[in-house]
Amino acid sequence: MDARFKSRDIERRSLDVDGLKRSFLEWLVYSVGKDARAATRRDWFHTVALAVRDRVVDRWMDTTRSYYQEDAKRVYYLSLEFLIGRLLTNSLSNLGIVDECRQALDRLGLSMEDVVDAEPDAALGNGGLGRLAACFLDSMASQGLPGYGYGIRYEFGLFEQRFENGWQVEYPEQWLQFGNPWEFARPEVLYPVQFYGRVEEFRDSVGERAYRWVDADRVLAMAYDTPVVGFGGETINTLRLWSARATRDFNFGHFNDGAYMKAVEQKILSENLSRVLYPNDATETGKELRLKQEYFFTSASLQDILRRYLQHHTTFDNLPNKAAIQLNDTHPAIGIAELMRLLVDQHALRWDNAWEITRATFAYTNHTLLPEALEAWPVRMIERVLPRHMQIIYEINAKFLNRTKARADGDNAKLSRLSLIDERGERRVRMGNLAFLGSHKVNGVSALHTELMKQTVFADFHQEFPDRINNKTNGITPRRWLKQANPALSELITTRIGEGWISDLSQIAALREKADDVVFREEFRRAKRKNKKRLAAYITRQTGEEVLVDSIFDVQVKRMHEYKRQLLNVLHTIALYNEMRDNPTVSWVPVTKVFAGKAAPSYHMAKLIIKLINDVAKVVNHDPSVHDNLKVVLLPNYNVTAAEIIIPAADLSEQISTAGMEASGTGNMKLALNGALTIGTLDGANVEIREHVGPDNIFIFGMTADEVNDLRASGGFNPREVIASNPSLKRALDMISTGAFSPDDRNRYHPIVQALTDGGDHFLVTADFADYCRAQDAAMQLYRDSEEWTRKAILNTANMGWFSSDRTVNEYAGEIWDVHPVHPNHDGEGFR
Ligand code: CR6
Repeated sequence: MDARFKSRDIERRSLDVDGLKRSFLEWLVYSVGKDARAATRRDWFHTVALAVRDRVVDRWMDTTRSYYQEDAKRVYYLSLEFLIGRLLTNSLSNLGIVDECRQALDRLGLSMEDVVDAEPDAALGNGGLGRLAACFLDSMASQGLPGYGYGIRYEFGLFEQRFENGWQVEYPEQWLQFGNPWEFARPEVLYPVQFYGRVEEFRDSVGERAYRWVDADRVLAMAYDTPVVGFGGETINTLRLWSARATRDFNFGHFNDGAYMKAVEQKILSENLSRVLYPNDATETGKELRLKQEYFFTSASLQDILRRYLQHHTTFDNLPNKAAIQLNDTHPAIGIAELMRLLVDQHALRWDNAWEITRATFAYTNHTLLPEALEAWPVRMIERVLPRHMQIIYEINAKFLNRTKARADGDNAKLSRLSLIDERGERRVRMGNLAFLGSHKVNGVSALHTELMKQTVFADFHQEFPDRINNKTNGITPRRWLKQANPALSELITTRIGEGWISDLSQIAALREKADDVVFREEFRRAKRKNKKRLAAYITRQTGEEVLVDSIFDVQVKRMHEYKRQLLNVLHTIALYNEMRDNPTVSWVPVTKVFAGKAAPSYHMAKLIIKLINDVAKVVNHDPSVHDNLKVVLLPNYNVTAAEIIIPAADLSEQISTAGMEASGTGNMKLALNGALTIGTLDGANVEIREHVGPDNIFIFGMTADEVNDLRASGGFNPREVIASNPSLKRALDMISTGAFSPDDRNRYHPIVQALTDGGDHFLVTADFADYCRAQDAAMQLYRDSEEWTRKAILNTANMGWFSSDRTVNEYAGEIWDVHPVHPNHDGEGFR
């Protein structure tokens, strides 16, 4: 081999400071095309990212080769969202070269923070569901599991949120504007995806009835691969995202008509498919483009999965032993009909055989019980966009209902609930039912949510298939959410218990005994204080507001949604403000209320709540009579990067959804792991967090899911009565309704007041208000005793080990996927 090539090859892998520095300089010049004098921060970010990427490529290929050689069973995680965030620190940290990189940059006169900050935040998701997918990718790679992510390479991620005059305004998020150094374009990995057209019936070679989908429009799905670096750099998995490309096959007929420009325009329009992420969180949009996005990425992924499988196999009998496909919500559920189509129409399998294979391959995760979020596509739309799939869905349904009819003895109501088609009003396909029927396992994302699935949306299905529903409580990756986001606390933890916790979070339980150690408590507080200072500076940069580092940082960060009840928090804020004004001589515990979160652009109530928080902040923050004891801030553009700054600094974690409505939550886990105490309802995973951290170390309040259910079943309650009996609630609401926070438009908040009063207060804000205030008071009292508070905070961190996404993914691997770790063969090449 050419000696120069060889030395470069070694250089590309070297992980020491000198080697890194040399390759930075080389990359800057030869790939970014700048010299050091002219390079911007962004140029340096690209340089460093490309140099780091070099260091994973060999191991990535080794990993893929090992999977291939072992013909390992793979798991394919199909998700319309991957909320990844930045990758530079993540890659460096998982490779174990953060310090080396910092030093190499230092020698070049650069600050690591500046370089890290130049990376855009990849926001290919809305919230919890998308971030969960990203945590699972990290956990699968860190466990050595052969896991692939499949999704869409949106050109525009989740919108950028700005506040203009206190109102949310959305701006396009152009994360790809300056290129993406992490991805590899694969122009040769291209699959056709069809839409529209019609179905033709014919007789196959043995005279059986068969179908083909003809006269359809075609789009191509092109792959972009991003390496997913597991902790320690042993396993590098792949996230494959599809981008829409126009086909090159022009319709020559059009040319002759002089419609050439029209034909070309049509082609260009087809690339709109992967243009933008729908900004709805847990609400269904029902738009045709969304259905097309769902089918687009699902079809491309299935074609890719079958191609990979067929490299080793000649029949499909082994597909379920070699591929597990996990449907992240119903968004990819059309894949069930698509796999049937591919097996029956393209590969000539018999229906029953194809169905058995399909069901054994797919599994489905449900992420919400909210009726407005359950996807139900109009039959007429599917008939038009995916005509063959509509036939297949009818066929699946007919066979299922026929089989069930015998057992249902005349219970037609039950049959119509089980049907894949909702016949009430405009006929619709219930995607949840399709996903349930086409999967061998169906799971919820917390113990409570899974129980409620059995009792509500899937009660009939559960009766028919009692072994199918199972629980997989969500988790979070400790690499990003503790090690990277909170260096102060992670370094402290490591000095006491070693670094085993990073890859086995259950080891963090060893910190329990440190809760009684005064010195450790002091250091724990110091770490928190450092993070609070960092957040305080960020708050000032973002909002201009100064906050007291020694106040309680009371944090509610999540999407803006009525069921998450930011309003409950706002009402408490106003009540506290009034109390402080009424009692200026009392020595108050200073409180900083930190909010952040985006509202779906068409969700008017959520946007009005944003405006209210900003209006309340304006009044409270400028009222000298509260002596800075209360500050309210709403941070703009909440995303993964902002979360990494906010979460480590929180004292109190607001998890206050109406019981029964939050499927799990994952922010609740991130905050508790970082030593925040939770104030929350018995909803979602809060229930399990309480079990793990202990009831003394969490502030639980409010109605339970059963109580909510009973109350609603008995016809609800009268919020007016509740309000009348609670003077501080009444006063707070009166202030909102009379314009105390909106002197420029006194009626602005009429819709909010209306919803909480005559509207019936569907989310039970007023019903839970008194108990919420009681829990808030308890938190404030405890905060005065900083030793006791710290003890509880430590016990939170120490008891959150079970909420690692490594645990979650292992449960999926063992109980749903039947996939096992593979140890890639790296042939002793120069790494570490
Ligand atoms: N909005 C749930 O609401 C859960 C995540 C991940 C959600 C949330 O409680 O933690 O999924 N559901 O399981 C959907 O997106 C449909 C969410 O993020």
